[in-house]
Amino acid sequence: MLKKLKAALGFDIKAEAYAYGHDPEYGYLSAQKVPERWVKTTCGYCSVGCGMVVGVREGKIVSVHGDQDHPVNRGTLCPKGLSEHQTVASPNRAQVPLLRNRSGVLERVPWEHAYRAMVAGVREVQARHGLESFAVLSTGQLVTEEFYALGKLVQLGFHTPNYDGNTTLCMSSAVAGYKQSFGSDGPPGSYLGLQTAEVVFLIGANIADNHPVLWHHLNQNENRTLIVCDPRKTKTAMLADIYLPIRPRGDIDLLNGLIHLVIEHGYARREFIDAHTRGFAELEAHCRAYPLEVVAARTGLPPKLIWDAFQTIARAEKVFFAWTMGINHSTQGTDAVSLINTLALITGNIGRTGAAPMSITGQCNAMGSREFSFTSSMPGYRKFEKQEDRRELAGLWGIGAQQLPSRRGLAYPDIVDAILEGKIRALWVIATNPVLSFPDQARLQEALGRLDLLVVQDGFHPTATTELADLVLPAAIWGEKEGSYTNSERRASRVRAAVPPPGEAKPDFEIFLDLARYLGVGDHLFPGWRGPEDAFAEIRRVSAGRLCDYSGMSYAQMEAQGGIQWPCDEQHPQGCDSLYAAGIFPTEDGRAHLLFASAEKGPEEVDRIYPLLLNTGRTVEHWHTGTKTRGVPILAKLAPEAWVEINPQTARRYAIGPHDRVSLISARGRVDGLLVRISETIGPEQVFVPFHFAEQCVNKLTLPAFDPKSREPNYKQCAVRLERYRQPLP
Ligand SMILES: Nc1nc2c(c(=O)[nH]1)N[C@H]1C(S)=C(S)[C@@H](COP(=O)(O)OP(=O)(O)OC[C@H]3O[C@@H](n4cnc5c(=O)[nH]c(N)nc54)[C@H](O)[C@@H]3O)O[C@H]1N2
Ligand SMILES: Nc1nc2c(c(=O)[nH]1)N[C@H]1C(S)=C(S)[C@@H](COP(=O)(O)OP(=O)(O)OC[C@H]3O[C@@H](n4cnc5c(=O)[nH]c(N)nc54)[C@H](O)[C@@H]3O)O[C@H]1N2
Ligand code: SF4
Ligand SMILES: [Mo]
Repeated sequence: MLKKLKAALGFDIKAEAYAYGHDPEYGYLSAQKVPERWVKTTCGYCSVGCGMVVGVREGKIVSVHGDQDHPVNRGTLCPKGLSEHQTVASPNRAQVPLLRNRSGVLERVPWEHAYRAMVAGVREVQARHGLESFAVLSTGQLVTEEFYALGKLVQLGFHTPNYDGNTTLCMSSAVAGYKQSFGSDGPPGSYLGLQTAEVVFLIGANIADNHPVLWHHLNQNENRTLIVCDPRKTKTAMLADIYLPIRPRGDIDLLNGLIHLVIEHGYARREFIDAHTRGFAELEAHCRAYPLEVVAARTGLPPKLIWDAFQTIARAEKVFFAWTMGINHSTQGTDAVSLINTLALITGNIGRTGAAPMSITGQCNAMGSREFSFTSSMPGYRKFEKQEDRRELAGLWGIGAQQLPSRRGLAYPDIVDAILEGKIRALWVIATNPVLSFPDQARLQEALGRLDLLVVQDGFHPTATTELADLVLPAAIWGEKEGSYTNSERRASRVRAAVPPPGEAKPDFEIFLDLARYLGVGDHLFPGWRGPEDAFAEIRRVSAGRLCDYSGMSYAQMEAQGGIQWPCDEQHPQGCDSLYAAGIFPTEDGRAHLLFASAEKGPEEVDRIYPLLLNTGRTVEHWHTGTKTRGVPILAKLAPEAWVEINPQTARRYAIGPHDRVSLISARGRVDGLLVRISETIGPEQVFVPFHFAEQCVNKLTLPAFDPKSREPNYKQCAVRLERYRQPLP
């Protein structure tokens, strides 16, 4: 029977069951997999930040299960978390430093050689073309302690401000939107809000696929009404009480319309608005241009649906507004975020549990990078342009304030432009895989090809990006290193090493400290540091008194509590669930700004040549560019290849049947052999493709259009044409 099932499924359920058979009592499946010891840590995929327990036997991670005591997930994990231990043993792990030799081949070198080559290469470029000709691209997937060390190393060791992260591909619009509205970054709410709000409004967020464990929080809230706004009828949308199948980019019109209805029908909380905000009169005047019929026409939503959503939001005492990439991935992302903040403010939904505008972040430690990475702001949410902030930080570090940059360096897309212009000649890429994830691949790859030096530091090799590198630095990954991650709700949780990294790979932290030594700045930047706990001690010191205050945290308390939400100081030793409870905001006058905006034309509209709008995103089984998940057997089997979702009407128009293959072509490139999924989840003029698959890299099609304020790419809409595909697969 088992054999038959195995044949039918195409994989060994006994082995696969073990990926899920995480409890010691399942040990009978395979005696070699009974753990000798358990290590508590935090999941290294998404920003939900689930607590997990890792089983170790003979120096290998043999299983994983959810931590029953962790407040975020109470023992549950999603399929990626449940199989995360299998990423560690992947045959594609980077194990030794590799340097490209004269014949163009990547060749194994000792670490000392790799460090010397990197430092000499960067110095040469900087000597010839200036300090700023060296740029660094990092990630949201290191531990906070690594971000902190890297920031110091780049800005004060290598002396280049041109340092940014893949977080600009992800949530820089949320950051910029928060800064515009409230004067600072920092998600005001927490997951408890999902459990306690009367209304949860998800905008451009497909949590069923991408933040699956958040469903457990929603499920504990029996009385809530769930509103979902997404052009695609996602798994999340299918579970909504009110689903708003909005026209792509219709959000700004919808939000203006909702704000108008709230004000017009007397639901605006005037007392709160008068005491804690500014700009109401201008907002009211602006939104008069958005009567229901106009908004319905522009968004493609029936007036009744908009009305229902308005009534539901306006009448509730507690509304939790949460959004993700459907909002951020747009040339108008920042302003859309500010409009969500404005709607929350005028309805009094801020500063209370269950009442907040909340950007759900993406990567496991996107927050740590926002708070301490020294990219778009200085550690502790300090502003480059504020002299007081520079003085304070310099004082804490015992350096002169003039050593700190007074402006931020180039953002990610501007680094790419500067490479193309010949201004940036050397690039260090850490824990991100741009050669699949950046829009308009042809242009990106042209840029990388022009570099004099490309150093890539990754846990895996080969990846699309390491393959192009002049120097590959092999890094330890989740399961092999120490530190902490901070999740979407500001909760810092411990990350523990369960096993040593493979081969000669080292934790990123060690690589940064080693490089500082080779640069001759080790004692200056990291005096007496031995491990991440020394960085954490400094993080506590430099964040004291800031909004993102870690001063009251300790590793021991994080482990005991299952993470602590900042601000955590003497006054709040257990951390805080909501920001802005007193209605005072970190702006000049302490008031939040009621910002508004009007919708502009998208950066690329459909036309006769490219008549379909391409939407891109994710699926539950895979993680981004697939370096981690595509090597995990059960995930690879569940979602082996890319697909394109096509509405039945469109399929009829093109005479396409289920399981046919098609090509998508945009003005920038083509992707061939995509498997067709005919489905009502997608509208007739749209198609959807996930971006996880190197063989069918959808970023060959996407366009280089960026939000002018946040520099975030517009990944969610570009114009494509569809053709049938009959050749053998590429
Ligand atoms: N399984 C899995 N989970 C992940 C990740 C992963 O790769 N795989 N990545 C993590 C990361 S880094 C991130 S950033 C998050 C992202 O999490 P999500 O933002 O949920 O992911 P996406 O699929 O990119 O996009 C969300 C939705 O936006 C919708 N959308 C597109 N255009 C519009 C529009 O104009 N308006 C509105 N309202 N919606 C629109 C799309 O149809 C899509 O359903 O997921 C995190 N979790
Ligand atoms: N079309 C389209 N493109 C998109 C998106 C979209 O929705 N549509 N989403 C965008 C978003 S939101 C994001 S966040 C980006 C993500 O894009 P990327 O950051 O490029 O994606 P990842 O696959 O997560 O890349 C992380 C890399 O770090 C490596 N790694 C993992 N852990 C470690 C570690 O501890 N140390 C080191 N040194 N390396 C490590 C992995 O092997 C991998 O190569 O993609 C963006 N691109
Ligand atoms: S929901 Fe996110 S944090 Fe939790 S197990 Fe899944 S990927 Fe990991
Ligand atoms: Mo992301």
